[in-house]
Amino acid sequence: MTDLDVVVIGAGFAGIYAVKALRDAGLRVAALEAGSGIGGTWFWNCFPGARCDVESKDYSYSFSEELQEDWSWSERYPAQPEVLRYLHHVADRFGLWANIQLNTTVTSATWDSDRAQWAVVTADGAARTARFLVSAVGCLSASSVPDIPGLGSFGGAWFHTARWPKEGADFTGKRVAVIGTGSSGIQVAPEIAAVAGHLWVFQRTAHFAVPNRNAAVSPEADAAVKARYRAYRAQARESMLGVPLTGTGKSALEVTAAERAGAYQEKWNAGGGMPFLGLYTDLLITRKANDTVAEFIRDRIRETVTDPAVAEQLCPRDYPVGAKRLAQSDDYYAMFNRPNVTLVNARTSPIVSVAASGLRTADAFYELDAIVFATGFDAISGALDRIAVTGADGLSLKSAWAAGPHAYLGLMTAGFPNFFIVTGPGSPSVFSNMVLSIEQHVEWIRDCVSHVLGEGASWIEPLAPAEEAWVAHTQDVAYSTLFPLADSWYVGANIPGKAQVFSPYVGGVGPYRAKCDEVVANGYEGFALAYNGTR
Ligand code: NA7
Repeated sequence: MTDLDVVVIGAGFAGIYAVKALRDAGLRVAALEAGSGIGGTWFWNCFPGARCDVESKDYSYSFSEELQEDWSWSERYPAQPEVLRYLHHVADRFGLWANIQLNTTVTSATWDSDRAQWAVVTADGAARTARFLVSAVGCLSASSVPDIPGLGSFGGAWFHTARWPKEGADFTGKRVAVIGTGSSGIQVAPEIAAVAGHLWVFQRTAHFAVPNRNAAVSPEADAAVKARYRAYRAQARESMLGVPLTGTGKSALEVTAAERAGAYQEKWNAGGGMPFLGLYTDLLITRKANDTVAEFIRDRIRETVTDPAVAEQLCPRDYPVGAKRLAQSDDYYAMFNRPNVTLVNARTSPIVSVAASGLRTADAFYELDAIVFATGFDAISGALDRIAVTGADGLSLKSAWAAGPHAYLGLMTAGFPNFFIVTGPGSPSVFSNMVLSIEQHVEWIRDCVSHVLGEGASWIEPLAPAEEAWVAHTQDVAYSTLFPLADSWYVGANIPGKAQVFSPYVGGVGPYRAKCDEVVANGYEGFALAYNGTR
């Protein structure tokens, strides 16, 4: 008998719901979490300005109507502390703490075919056995600090946005560098600029950002959402992104320039990235359509930033809008009008080294008290890559994924029996409202585990041809869009030496859900069950 039925790695949104769903299915489950608190990426990314870019009414669990009725969000886009409070509320409300072990880093997981079980070892040397292993490590949890010579010699303090100290950091009057201008850099920089003596923003690639128009959620707005929450969620589950959007249903190129400009302006005034990109059907499909929205955003940057040379440098040009995550901020571009903020072009003048007193680029030296890396993540596969996962016949996940991460339906990969991945490569994951996608995956996994046990089988694993066909399909869909046209973390381009594959499924949350349901209806088509330890 194994110690547990299921070990879940991680206690973020995915791990927390996995614990609830699997426990409610009568299984003995434990989530092992490296952090000293729950929340996953929302635990670690506690930097000033950290905020969700999906609206709170969407970015919350839908599995319990009572939960969604009782909880009221204070803001349209919740700040990191509120997301964390919400997750604590969920853990309290459903009594999940007993099944979550904090400060427990999984270092290895090894499949034993003879015993049909996983052996999971943690950094403290403890080992647990379980029949099933569920990765809930998240897509954005392995933070990445560039390998800059001399960083160890820096006399000031340095930080990464995704490993922010819980006690906070004081930049008052300090000389600070922010390196990186993705969503995290765009969120953290204005907060630092407000107190710093001087802030240098090191930009390698200019990033598109649209306003949040963040606001408090009024009691009336809260009541209006709740009055039709069930129908709203049903709509979200069938949608493309896991958020119901009201687009025009037209091509951007079939309307007049004036009509387009009016529609873009309306979305700009309303705030939010997803509604912007959902406005016309072809914004993420054809470059010509995308150029119309790119130019609109560049015009807003030129309008906002008073120094025309700085504005031009902030205008992204080398990739389509949305091919890198569209950032959201109400004050990022305007921040460059402050006298204590300087934009540094780290493309023409790359960072070459760090010394005790500051940072050297190809053509200058910056005296600094602090460096903030907003340099992102080894995304999608990075966190699993840092665990020694070994499947059947000694196959390591690292080697199985050497040419890029892949999984059948994003859920399981051949050679790794009874191993499930929540929001894995090949699922909508980061191209969707993660919380709804997590719920769908966890429920699918729960039902699959029950199926294996109900059948009296030893294990389940996907068949390689089914997985290959799914990967080919995800590639076909992705390469019919503009998404692969940027050097982004979506393709692994931000990590030196990483294989570049566009792995998320961009065919939509609704169609994806239908496919997963169809596979089950067809008797777990593409999967094989093993009985008595024999494939
Ligand atoms: P991102 O979006 O990967 O952004 C990382 C940024 O760091 C990006 O601007 C990079 O430039 C920059 N970067 C990385 N390495 C360097 C070096 N060596 N020198 C200069 N600049 C560098 O990460 P985020 O944390 O902002 O956001 C990740 C996701 O979290 C986001 O998409 C949301 O979904 C939430 P580059 O573009 O590679 O030229």
